[in-house]
Amino acid sequence: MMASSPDDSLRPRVGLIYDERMCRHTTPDGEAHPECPERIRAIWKKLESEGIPRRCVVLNAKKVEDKYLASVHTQNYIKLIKNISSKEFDSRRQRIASKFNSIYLNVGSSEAAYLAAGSVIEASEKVAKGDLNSVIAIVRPPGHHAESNEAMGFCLFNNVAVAVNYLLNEKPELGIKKILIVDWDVHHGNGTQKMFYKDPRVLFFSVHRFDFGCFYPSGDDGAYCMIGEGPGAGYNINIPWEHGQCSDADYIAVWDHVLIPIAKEYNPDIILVSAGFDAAIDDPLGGCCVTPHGYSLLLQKLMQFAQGKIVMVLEGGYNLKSIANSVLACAKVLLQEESVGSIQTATFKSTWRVIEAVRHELKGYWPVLDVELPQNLLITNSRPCPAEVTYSSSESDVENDEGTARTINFSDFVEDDVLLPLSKLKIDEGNHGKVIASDQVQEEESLSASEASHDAELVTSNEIVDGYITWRSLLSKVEVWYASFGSNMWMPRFLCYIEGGKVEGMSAPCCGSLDKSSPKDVIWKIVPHRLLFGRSHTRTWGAGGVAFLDPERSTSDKAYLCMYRITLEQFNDVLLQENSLHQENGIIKQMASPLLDLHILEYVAKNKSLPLEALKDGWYSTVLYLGKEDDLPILTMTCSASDVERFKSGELPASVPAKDYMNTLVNGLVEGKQLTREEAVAYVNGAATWKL
Ligand code: Q9C
Ligand code: ZN
Repeated sequence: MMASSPDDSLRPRVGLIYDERMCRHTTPDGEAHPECPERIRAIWKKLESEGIPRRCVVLNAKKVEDKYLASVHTQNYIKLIKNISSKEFDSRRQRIASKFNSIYLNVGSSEAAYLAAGSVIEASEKVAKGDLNSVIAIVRPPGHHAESNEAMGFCLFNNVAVAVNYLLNEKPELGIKKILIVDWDVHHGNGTQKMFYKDPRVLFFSVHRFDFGCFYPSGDDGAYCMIGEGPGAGYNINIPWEHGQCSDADYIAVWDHVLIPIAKEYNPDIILVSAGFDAAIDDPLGGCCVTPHGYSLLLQKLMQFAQGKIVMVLEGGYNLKSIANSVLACAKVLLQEESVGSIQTATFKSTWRVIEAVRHELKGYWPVLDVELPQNLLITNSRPCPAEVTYSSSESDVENDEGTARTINFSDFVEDDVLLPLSKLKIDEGNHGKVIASDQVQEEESLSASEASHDAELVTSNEIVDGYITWRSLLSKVEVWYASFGSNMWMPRFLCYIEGGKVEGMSAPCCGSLDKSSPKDVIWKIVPHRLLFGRSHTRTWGAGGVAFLDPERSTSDKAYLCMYRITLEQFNDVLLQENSLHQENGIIKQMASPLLDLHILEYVAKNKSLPLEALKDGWYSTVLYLGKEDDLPILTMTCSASDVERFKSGELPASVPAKDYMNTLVNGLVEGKQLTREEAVAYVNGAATWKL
């Protein structure tokens, strides 16, 4: 199925495989299990909702033939999985499953396992031949824990290993002689490692939580000293995290300082990614926090090899939203559609320790690793391990399962708020104090110590903690116009978002911004956008509609804007409060990273409007760029264009503002000397009753 828009020929050919029959592998008793059918359904639905399948080639899933399984699994084991779903096994199935570690089996398991392995073969062959540039195989059950004679860790057949053997042994004519397997599932790919431990034709790279042998599948197999054997020595690479909480920065550091240099040297003919998404943020099993953008960067960095021949194969990943968003981000990268955002976390100290240990272990096999890492990289880029972090004893502290996360009061914002390494900053003093953050993660060469300290001179010393600068101190140096068109047009109301507190008619006080300094300037402006009043109830004002600006320009409309000159740091606090995302269970949360950083600002300025994924459940999730004033960007926030469609269709109710809300709007327009009281009432009522 090919879409047929005019730019099809320019687009990379990306395949997708998904088959509903793989959803029939379920727990026999209907018991909840993280490895559930909804996983692949959620991914597929997400891709469909974004129109991805239309822009891809959708392939049919195929069952693997037994002879291809035989390169990886024993005859007895193949026979067992083949027959396990048949009637004659009904009485023994559960007992057999219980003999394996973390395995369930039902009447749908055989077919799903055969389809998963067969689909990865199909995908790999199409990419190896060059029919497609890359494929995403959305398969289950997963595969990387499965060994030759053993199901384990939710895996039945080792899908990736079967496909790799197929390419190497069954299809020599395709010319695939060297295969790189990148296993970024949060668990060690023990099955795959074993399969190719002595085989130099397969470079197996796995990054996983290890916790010194205590993380699943526990033992020493995932240690960094497991480097391969015989002719395969040097072709097995493990990156064992010492703890949870690893984030984009840790993965990128490993890519830049281990995987990428080795991949350049190895020069693979094709790459298979054992793409589990259980290191994703909010995964219930992984305890790490890789973002969709992080995954997309990891994938993008692999696309420079093997002429972009990449087969991405789903392994684990148990938070439905996280895996759907992560696969979507990866699909967009393979399609070479835009991806914006920057890495906002710092690398753990322990990550540099692991990287150095791995490089030392492997430098005899990969000379490119036989150079010291730049010393200032190790000094400036480090964040204490979770276990080393000390907590304040405030009663609002909440520990998560990992015993490391916490929630603090806004007023408690502390210096160890999320930190940016200095080496990622470029501060241009000559340019009106504008600050530019660079997400170009440097490869082997980093800033020299003197360059780094030169940059450091431009920020004051209390903004630097152990060589880091907080995102807050960075964004506090950037000014923007926040353009308000609703209740925030009235200055006392807006000041609640800065100073905290409430004004008449508001049901709950605001927590305010961390930086409580007043706007540097206030000016009014009229813009060609439709103002409308939608929805029927708000937490702050009770019954009645709230103001939205149609993100689309239309010259026949005009909306009054009251613009406040504030910092980008304050704008982030306003964004958060305006979308009611600052509270959970009545506890005020800190913002780990900015919703709108400098890169996103640059993107918004270019594209005029941007829906922020992190705000998608809020009412004002779209940031609009309305031009410039005094050379500073004018930003506002409103609903998405699709919400405007929903207002037009009546799916979302349009509604006049509540009395207190109306008063606030009118006060703003009157005190701002824009309209008389009567004119202001007429303006708001006109907008509220406008036929959408
Ligand atoms: N205490 C994959 O992600 N956990 N498999 C068992 C026992 C098993 C994960 C915990 C995790 C298996 C493909
Ligand atoms: Zn996993």
